[in-house]
Amino acid sequence: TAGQVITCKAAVCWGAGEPLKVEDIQVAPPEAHEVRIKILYTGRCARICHTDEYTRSGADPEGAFPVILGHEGGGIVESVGEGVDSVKVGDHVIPLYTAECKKCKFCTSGKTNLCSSVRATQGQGLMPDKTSRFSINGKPILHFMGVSTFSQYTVVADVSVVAVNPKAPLEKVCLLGCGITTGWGAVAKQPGVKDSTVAVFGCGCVGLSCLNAAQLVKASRIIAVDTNPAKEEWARKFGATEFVNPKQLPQGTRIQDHLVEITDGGLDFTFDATGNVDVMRAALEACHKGWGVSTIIGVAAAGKEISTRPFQLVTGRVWRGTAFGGVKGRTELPGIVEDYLKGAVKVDEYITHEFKFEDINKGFDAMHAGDCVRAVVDM
Ligand code: NAD
Ligand code: AHE
Ligand code: ZN
Repeated sequence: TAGQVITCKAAVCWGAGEPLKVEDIQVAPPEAHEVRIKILYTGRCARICHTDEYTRSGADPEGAFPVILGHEGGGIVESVGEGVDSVKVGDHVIPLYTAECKKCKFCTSGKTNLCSSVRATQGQGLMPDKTSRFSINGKPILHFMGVSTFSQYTVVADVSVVAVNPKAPLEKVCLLGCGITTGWGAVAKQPGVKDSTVAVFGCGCVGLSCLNAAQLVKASRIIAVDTNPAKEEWARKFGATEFVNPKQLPQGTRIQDHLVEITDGGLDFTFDATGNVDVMRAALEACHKGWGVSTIIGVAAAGKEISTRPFQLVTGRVWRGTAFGGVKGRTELPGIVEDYLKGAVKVDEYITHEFKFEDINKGFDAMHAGDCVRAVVDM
């Protein structure tokens, strides 16, 4: 198939708010510094949530249509374009929505995992040469987050993919392409969490992964916060030492006030894994005066803004955020896969649902909120 157009199935979103439609699409061969991947598994959350749903719904200011969504996946390299030397045909790979070129100002700064090499075109749904490799009968279909994993074949820039140990089952480690790595990195790469108190707001895949990492790095107290009571059992399984449901506090008690009260002045570290800007505020204000650090992970809808009294920061709390957990995909993801193989990082435990590709839409309508942490779609 190398060098030829491949016709395969992909889930296409034709417009904001529309359900995904499984269509026959054409996937052009990779150009120079591009890689074509046979996607075997893609992760998604089966209910209304997460970043794919955020873009599908029309809430993403960068959303453009028609598009092939999906940003968590695992596959095998089918062919490579000219000049690709970082992966080869047959490699087991995870596509990376946070690229790593190892050359740009960001990559060489030693200060961030963000990379500027392909971010501008990625945001427009295009490959670095400003064209698309996807089409239906000649009509171009856009890429998503530089990866588009809801397709049986996808094309990505060579800076947006990493080879991992082929012994790791792709139907599991596909989830390391986003949710798990994001929560894990947000905590594990944050200095000082050992022996400190931690609160994690939101116990979806991202929040649970924060809890898992907080336990691994030996935080002293790990408080999980979620409005869904069913998440308590999940949270404890992933390392929470306590669980608080903000809805079950006495009338008029704010979650931040409750947390400050039970922690003798506030948490050392808090993490927002909800995407709700009121929760982000609560997470900051639950931090200890003088040193508490709050990390925003959740993605808030277009137009939403965070606020708090500046006094919260004047008195020493720090508000920060992270993308993909601060993890440099090409440099660090293979090691996280090894940690999974050694049993240190949980992955299998997040999978609550498995779907056939034609059923990729299941759950947008049918599922009850809260019963899906992660679904893996067999492509
Ligand atoms: P999810 O929907 O599975 O989980 C969210 C959890 O938050 C649920 O358990 C829900 O009950 C809980 N929740 C909702 N409202 C709450 C409230 N007011 N107080 C406490 N808990 C509340 O989502 P997920 O897949 O875990 O992703 C979480 C967020 O992280 C999303 O916004 C997603 O877009 C974002 N995200 C960001 C990055 C990044 O790189 N920054 C990466 C992945 C995901
Ligand atoms: N287009 C969105 C951006 C949303 C966003 O912040 N995305 C995260 C990843 S979420 C994965 O589930 C991210 O990596 N951000 C850094 C970046 O460069 O996009 C919007 O709101 O505009
Ligand atoms: Zn994601």
